[in-house]
Amino acid sequence: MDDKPMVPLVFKRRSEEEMRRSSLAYLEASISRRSVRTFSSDPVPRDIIENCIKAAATSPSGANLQPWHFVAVSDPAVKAKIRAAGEQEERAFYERRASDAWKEVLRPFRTDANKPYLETAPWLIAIFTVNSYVKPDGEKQQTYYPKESVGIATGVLISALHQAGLATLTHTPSPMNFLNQLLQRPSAEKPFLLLIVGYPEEGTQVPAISRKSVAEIATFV
Ligand code: IYR
Repeated sequence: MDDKPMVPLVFKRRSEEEMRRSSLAYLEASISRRSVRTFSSDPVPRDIIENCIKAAATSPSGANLQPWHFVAVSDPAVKAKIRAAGEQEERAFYERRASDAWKEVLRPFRTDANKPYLETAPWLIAIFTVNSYVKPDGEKQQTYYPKESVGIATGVLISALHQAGLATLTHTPSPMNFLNQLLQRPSAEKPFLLLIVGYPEEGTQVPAISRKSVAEIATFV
């Protein structure tokens, strides 16, 4: 690969006071994010979804190969097919695959194999991990740390959607290979997760869960 020129970094140092304010503002905004399982069918303009995907695509990635692909689905016919295939996997999960221990920790979320939000919500974003792709010159390019990269990009996407005023649900029907077929993605791409995006339905309730304290999740040495 030809070396690209180096350019000066654009970075403006801020005062500690301003950093404290900004970090607290972001923390507060983050605290209000909750996964939602009941969605309104109200439409969300495509350009807002596109902005959030663009924000996700600024994420760091192995060798900057940007090993992600986002399929944003609003077509009701495609959503119906995703729901049918997803619910089939979920039935196998709840009836056979899930261990009792797994079902026990899932209990507070009152989940089951029915996933009406796959059709109700205005957008489903299927996120694919790109393990390799064909470059414009026809050569195959393997990617590096694709899972880590896509995990980071997904986090950024969830945060961007939340900042935009939208609710999400990270959904992982397993296995998700049906998404390759339904969304016509090559086998070098592996479905990472399905994000349900929209507004919460009026009167939506969420489980009264808490977040671990800093002492539990972080160590400062
Ligand atoms: N994929 C199933 C089960 C499920 C698993 C976990 I871990 C969750 O946090 C929530 C659900 C489902 O979507 O119902």
